[in-house]
Amino acid sequence: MRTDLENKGLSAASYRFAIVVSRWNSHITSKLLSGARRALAESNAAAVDIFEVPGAFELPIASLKAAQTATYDAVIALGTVIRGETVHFDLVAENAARGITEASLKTGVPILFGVLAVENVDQANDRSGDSDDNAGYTAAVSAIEMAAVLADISSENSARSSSAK
Ligand code: INI
Repeated sequence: MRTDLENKGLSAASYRFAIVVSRWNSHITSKLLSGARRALAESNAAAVDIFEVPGAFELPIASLKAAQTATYDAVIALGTVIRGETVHFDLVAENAARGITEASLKTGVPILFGVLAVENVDQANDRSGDSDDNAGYTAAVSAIEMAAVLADISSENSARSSSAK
């Protein structure tokens, strides 16, 4: 069976990635990390660096720092917030999403949202299995696609500005 990556014809051989992964619910986030690493390995990513943070709330600041290094073509943020386990579920999930969006827009580096915000552990397990709908896998596939899209946009613009001279 062809994978998502083969279907999209994506190669990551010229791209470097950071993965920022949170330890909260590590029985789930470790599986998201495996999914992301598998997608990047299948597409021959040039480099993959992994950084661990305590919880999903800390994903934005670490993702921002990684993006600011100018080392990475994309950053993949992985975490799991489970409603049943916290009364401040909404705060953690919403601020992770908002902070990741802000960091991405501020730096111009794609930061992919591989954060599960789910009602219970069963839902988290469903999205972190061995198949290609593992949320870490899908975030990494999207990271490769975004690295390629942004590289295309940059090269289109530099070709246009040099032909205008
Ligand atoms: N962090 C998570 O990543 N998932 C959770 O489900 C969670 N719960 O349940 O509270 C959680 N809390 C920790 C939070 O992300 C921060 O690490 C903490 O508040 C310190 O800033």
